[in-house]
Amino acid sequence: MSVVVTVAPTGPIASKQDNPNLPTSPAEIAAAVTRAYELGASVAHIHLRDEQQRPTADLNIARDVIARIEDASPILIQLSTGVGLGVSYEDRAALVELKPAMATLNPCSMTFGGGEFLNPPTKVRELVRRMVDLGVKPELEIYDTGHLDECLRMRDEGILPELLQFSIVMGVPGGMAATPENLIMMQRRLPADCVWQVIAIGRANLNLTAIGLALGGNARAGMEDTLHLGKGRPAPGNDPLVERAVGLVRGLDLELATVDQTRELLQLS
Ligand code: KMH
Ligand code: ZN
Repeated sequence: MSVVVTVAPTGPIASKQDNPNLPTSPAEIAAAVTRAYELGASVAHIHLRDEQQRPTADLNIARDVIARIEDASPILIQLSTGVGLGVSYEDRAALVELKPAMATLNPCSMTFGGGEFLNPPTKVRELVRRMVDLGVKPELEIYDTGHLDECLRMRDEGILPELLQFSIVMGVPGGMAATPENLIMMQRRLPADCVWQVIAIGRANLNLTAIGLALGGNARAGMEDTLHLGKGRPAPGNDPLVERAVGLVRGLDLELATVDQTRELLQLS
């Protein structure tokens, strides 16, 4: 069985003030993704930033980033519809109209650090229906036990089609803590026939990514999830984080999925 490595080069919160190596411009994001593809990643999880580094759902910036990535490699693009706190749900949802191979779906509202991450049930369901119509595969970001149950409810309502693709997100203040116990509990509660990965935010990133791989999950790496390689060691870019995840895959004697294998494994249209 091969393992999908996703690169998440930049997220919605950190800035170059936190780590000057964080890619934020379209050219920087595309360069980080291209390098990650060369290192073994087959999926790119993409957040967009405006010229002031603020998270944005601007469709022109999205088109620019997508075109730059597609010019350089066949890596599969997963647009974030989480986008960033404070961006309207309507603007976030409009990103799927660009028909990326995948887009994230955040099933529930929650406290997110010092802010609120709003995902009202009716809007979430509208977005799922639109994604299904457009052939955009939802990647389900579950930050707590109830978020998994909400996804299973949408599956049972006939809204979310199989094959379900989960990200178990750990370490967001307001979501579940990044502990091995929580990961094992969540992994045991997943439906038997699904694909999943760990998104471990911050210090636990390396350990929980390794445990996730050992438990049969896929892996995600990049500066959206951690800005550091270790205590007091800021990451000099996304490359070493991707290399580290690829090294874990190989060290566990697993195979890296190619883009074509990833299409099959994730049942992308
Ligand atoms: N950085 C993640 C914990 C998404 O991309 O849809 C939250 C997030 C969700 O950004
Ligand atoms: Zn994200």
